[in-house]
Amino acid sequence: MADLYRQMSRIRVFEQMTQSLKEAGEIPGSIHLSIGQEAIPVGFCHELAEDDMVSATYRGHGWALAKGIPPTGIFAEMMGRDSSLNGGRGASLYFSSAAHNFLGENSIVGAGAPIATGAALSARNAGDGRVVVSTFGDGAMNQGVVLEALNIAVVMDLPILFVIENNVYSEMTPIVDMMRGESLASRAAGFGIHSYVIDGNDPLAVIGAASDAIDRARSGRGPTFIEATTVRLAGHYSGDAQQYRDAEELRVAWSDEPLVRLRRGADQATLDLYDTIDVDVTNELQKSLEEAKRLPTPDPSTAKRHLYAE
Ligand SMILES: Cc1ncc(C[n+]2csc(CCOP(=O)(O)OP(=O)(O)O)c2C)c(N)n1
Ligand SMILES: [Mg+2]
Repeated sequence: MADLYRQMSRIRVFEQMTQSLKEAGEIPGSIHLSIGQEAIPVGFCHELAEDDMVSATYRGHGWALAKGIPPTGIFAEMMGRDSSLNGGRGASLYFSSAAHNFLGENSIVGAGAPIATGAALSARNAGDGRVVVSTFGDGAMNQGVVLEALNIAVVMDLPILFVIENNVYSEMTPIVDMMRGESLASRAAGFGIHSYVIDGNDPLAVIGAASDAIDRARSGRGPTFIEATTVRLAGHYSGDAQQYRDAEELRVAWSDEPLVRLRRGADQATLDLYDTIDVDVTNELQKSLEEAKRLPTPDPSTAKRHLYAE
């Protein structure tokens, strides 16, 4: 439990520091925080092996950290520094790391799903037992390309997990105004995919689902679609004033977020341990941020590099 708490707290503090950096003018591009959704990446990455792959969205800092990417690299990408990840070209919403089998974030809604499905096809053909997690939001379920990816994954029995972070908003539009039907999982079930809904704020429920779906994928039984319900506690992006939701909705959500869940019912010794963990991760991340700030900006003469395939 303490390890799960540590991983989630590390993402939470990372995102809070990112918010402060943005407010201080240190991040030129936009940011999309995953505050409130930490249990999902932590639970899945807990069960993934190092050489398994993850494809995420612009709201992907938590997945990157949980997959083992050092925070210094992510801070540096966001600040446009010459980092060892993508040389400052990745920003908050497009960085990747082949060394960590992190296929990358993607800011085009739904675009990660076919990329991840291609990676799963490659893993199946190689017979190397690797599995892929393709994570995206509820809004992405209305992108045609996602539905195509679901279909091809199931007919080819590909080793992939579709992990949908259902935070009930697509930008500022609530899900009830965007789609009908019992659940996103029921829509995926129509494709013949093994699909279900889990409580995405409960790290243990997430771990259980991850473990089953990974077994299924590794043993050649094809994809699983997991709809993880959660709440985005920050705005959609850094400039979102959130007039579309009321204070009560957020108050209730803050009383049931993943870190509060682990603290609830814990004894005093455990609560003290969690407090120590919060301090530890803050110290670690502050060091990482200082390191990132010491990195230079990229050499301007390289600006046109990587624009075209050679
Ligand atoms: C193809 C495409 N259409 C529209 C947008 C604008 N856009 C950016 S984020 C977003 C909402 C997506 O919502 P969801 O998939 O639920 O993810 P969340 O932001 O809630 O994590 C939209 C519509 C985009 N980036 N790409
Ligand atoms: Mg959403």
